[in-house]
Amino acid sequence: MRIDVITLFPAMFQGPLTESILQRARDNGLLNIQFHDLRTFGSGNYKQIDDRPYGGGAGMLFMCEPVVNAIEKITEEGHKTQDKGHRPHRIYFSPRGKKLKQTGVENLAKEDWLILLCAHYEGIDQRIIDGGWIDAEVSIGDYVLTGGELPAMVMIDALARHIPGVLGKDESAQDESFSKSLGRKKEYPHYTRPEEFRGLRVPDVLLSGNHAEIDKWRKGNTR
Ligand code: 4HQ
Repeated sequence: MRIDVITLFPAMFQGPLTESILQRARDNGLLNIQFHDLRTFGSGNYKQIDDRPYGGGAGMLFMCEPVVNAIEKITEEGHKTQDKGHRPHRIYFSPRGKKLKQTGVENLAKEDWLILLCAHYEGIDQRIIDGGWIDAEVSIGDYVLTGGELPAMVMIDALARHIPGVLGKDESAQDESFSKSLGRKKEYPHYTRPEEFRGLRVPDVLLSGNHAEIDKWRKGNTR
């Protein structure tokens, strides 16, 4: 999967996306993430990318021109290596968006090219959405963040786990929380050694070796 991220702060992505499973996926060519600094699309000596909202009020907004130029340039660049019919799925993060759920993540994992727009301040000029440059407005939860970078990282992390080959067989996405196999519920509790810790025992059934019973116990201990 190719993911193009538009952001004023590409350095924020260093760390979360450069360790462990995600770095391994990138090394293996399963995940190709490219960062695009919105500032480079700004105009004038100051490379302006934001301005004050019409109607007044606090905060600044990303302007139409630099954002649309960025989206169009990334799309055109992509078309040098892929056919023109191939369209990126363009996502903008905002608290107004549709709430990100596991089913949504699974569907997004079927896409092979995403553009993620991370705004700062108050957000973006609505005409970027109304003009058809965004395919989906997504929220990761009902709280306010300082920017769309953390939502983008959350989405990339959740998505990557569903790209075939990203998880090893010991990291399977099969029986986890919200999976189809667990009826979209939260998963059962887990225990590891020792059998007893400060008087707290592992449930007997998990030590029984009876896989049918263990399965029954687990399915009955989801929420
Ligand atoms: N923001 N889920 C405002 C969010 C958010 C969320 C991102 C704050 C965009 C402009 N994004 N900026 N919650 O709170 O996705």
